[in-house]
Amino acid sequence: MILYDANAPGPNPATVRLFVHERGGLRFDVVTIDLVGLENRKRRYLTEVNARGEVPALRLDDGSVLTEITAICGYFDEIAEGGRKLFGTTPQERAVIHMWTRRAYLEVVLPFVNHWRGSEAAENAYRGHRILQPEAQRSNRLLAERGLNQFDDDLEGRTFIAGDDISMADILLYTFMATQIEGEGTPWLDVPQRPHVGAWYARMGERESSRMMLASLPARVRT
Ligand SMILES: N[C@@H](CCC(=O)N[C@@H](CS)C(=O)NCC(=O)O)C(=O)O
Repeated sequence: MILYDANAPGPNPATVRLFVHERGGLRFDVVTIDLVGLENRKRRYLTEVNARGEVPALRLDDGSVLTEITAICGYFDEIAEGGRKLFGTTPQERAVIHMWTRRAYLEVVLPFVNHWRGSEAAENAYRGHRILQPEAQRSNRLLAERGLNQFDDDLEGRTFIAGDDISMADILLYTFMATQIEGEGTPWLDVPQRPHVGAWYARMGERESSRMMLASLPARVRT
């Protein structure tokens, strides 16, 4: 199995890295794609790996390629030997984690990614390879803020988003917030008026895996 990782702390590859560090029981090889140099938008990557020009991607042993971070992490969760499950162990746990992961993505992550994609930094990074919506920046910020307010209520009295144990929902939301806060310093993402989100964010940040996820993976991973 080969994971196509990136040489930049982009939130999507970083989500898979954090998942891998938390999950354990995984063995695969890694090819690091030069995202900064737009290797992912060159014909070779588009034809051989991912026609959408995005990273990460996972080449399975039968040669087929899986993309989308929740699909890749879900597959890893199923095939890992040992370690700790991050998508739940019973039908109910799996459904609850799926519900929170989707809420985190739709209510917070997608609007603030779209907010960033409206910036000049995004125009410079993509160099015409994505349709950006700078005119929607303000409404995307408001949507993300509303989502964070909701999560602040949801997290009151909880250690992690879906309950007592860390899950895919925490990994997804934390990675996107951390890479954005580290990279761009988006002040409205990290305000003291959201104490429960703040306490959860600090708790996630103390984990060793959170420090490791900012760096690309080595050529061989054995967790
Ligand atoms: N929906 C995809 C998104 C992947 C994605 O947008 N990855 C970014 C890196 S964070 C990327 O490849 N950006 C470069 C580009 O689009 O040119 C997923 O879930 O994996």
